[in-house]
Amino acid sequence: MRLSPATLSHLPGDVARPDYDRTDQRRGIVHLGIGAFHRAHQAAYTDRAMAAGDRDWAITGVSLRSPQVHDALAPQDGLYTLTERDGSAERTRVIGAIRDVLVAPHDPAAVVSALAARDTHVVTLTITEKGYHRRPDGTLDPAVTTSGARTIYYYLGDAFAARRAAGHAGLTLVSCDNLSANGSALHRSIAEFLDATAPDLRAWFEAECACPSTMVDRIVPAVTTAELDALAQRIGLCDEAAVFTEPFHQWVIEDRFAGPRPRWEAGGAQFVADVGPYETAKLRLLNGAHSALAYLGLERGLSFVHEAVADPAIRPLVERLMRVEAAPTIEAAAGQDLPAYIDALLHRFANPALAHRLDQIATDGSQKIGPRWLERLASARGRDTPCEATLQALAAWIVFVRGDRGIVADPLADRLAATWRQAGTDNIVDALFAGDGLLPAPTALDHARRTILTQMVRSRISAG
Ligand code: CS2
Repeated sequence: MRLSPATLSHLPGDVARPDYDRTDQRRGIVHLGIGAFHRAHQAAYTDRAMAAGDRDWAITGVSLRSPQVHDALAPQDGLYTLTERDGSAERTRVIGAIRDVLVAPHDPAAVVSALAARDTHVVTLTITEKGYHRRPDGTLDPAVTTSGARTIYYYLGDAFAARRAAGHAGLTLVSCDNLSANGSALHRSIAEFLDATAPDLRAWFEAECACPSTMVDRIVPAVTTAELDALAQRIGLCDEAAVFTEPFHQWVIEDRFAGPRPRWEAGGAQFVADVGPYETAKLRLLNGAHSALAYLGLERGLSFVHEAVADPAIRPLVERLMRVEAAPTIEAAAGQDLPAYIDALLHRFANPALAHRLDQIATDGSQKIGPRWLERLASARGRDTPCEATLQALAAWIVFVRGDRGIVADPLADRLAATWRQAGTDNIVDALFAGDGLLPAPTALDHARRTILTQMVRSRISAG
């Protein structure tokens, strides 16, 4: 039997379910990129807001590519379970915040209608780093404006025009991706898109919409069929859209909305004037360590984060990367305790119940290493702090993208492999990182750092 409103009563007593009226909700949020992270994070906060009495924020989820999430959630009327795991302890609850799921390539007009609807006030996004289509210098890839491709900008541009024509209020667009200053990045890319495609909408967008920055945090491994089977055994119902995560979650949001917003604080969200210090700490410490664990761990034949963080050859490097190299480059907010944050991260990484795969984190490295490693190397403080562990991680990434030790899932995979073929071991670092390289980072990696990095790459290649 499948999880659905009709079968909720079959669940065992220890599985919590929505205690609010799901039918008595306006659709106030459109979420772009409805993957596991959204279901374990923003939707869970919205569910808490509904439990606290909010009635205006049911979520219309949008899959930008595949119908998979739609096909899993539609027969369940949007219901799914969220299981928190710590060691052997498990806690499961049903989330009721998602009401509809649209598959953008199948029905682009429905996506524009949802974004343009009068009741929609908030748009949240988890589209991953590459979904923003930014070039390494932060500008929008011009192909987005000339190709007519159905990126998020295409849907937003049409929806803005429809909202303005109907006299509806603007939207608050909340990026929940791991980019530095993600709200400003989204704002800039939308503005560049409008300038190129519909310049008359730019003033409306600036006056009516807001793009607050946010720091989102929760480790959400990709779900396996074995986990879905075990869950079905335990709860007696089949849930094709289940997600599994850690108990920890954090959401720090810049308090700058264009209109009304959900009471996400009911789920523990913090609204602050400046997200910067939280975002930088999360990107450079959590995500920076994660990517280091991924490439250093895969290099040693490991599969999971908890294995890599326990490995005696990797653990000291990752601790060094966080404590000695990254932390001194972060200007902490009042009350932000970076050493305690690092201790907590090491504890979270060690959670074996998560089975968080290193190859999941290794995906799209070319889009991730900027905010996680290069920006801190380039920062004023980072130019003078030690960086050996960060360079070791970078060397492991460079060898990884050569592509001869496994599949490289990255939008630049082909170009990275071609660059390797042309440049070879002695020149690959310059070909990637010199001023005119594929990922230009001249201030992050001066000549001296590139020389050390080349040596690290060389010794990895000769060690085979
Ligand atoms: C991870 C993140 O896959 C990755 O790149 O580093 O998804 C990480 O688990 C989240 O940002 C944690 O909040």
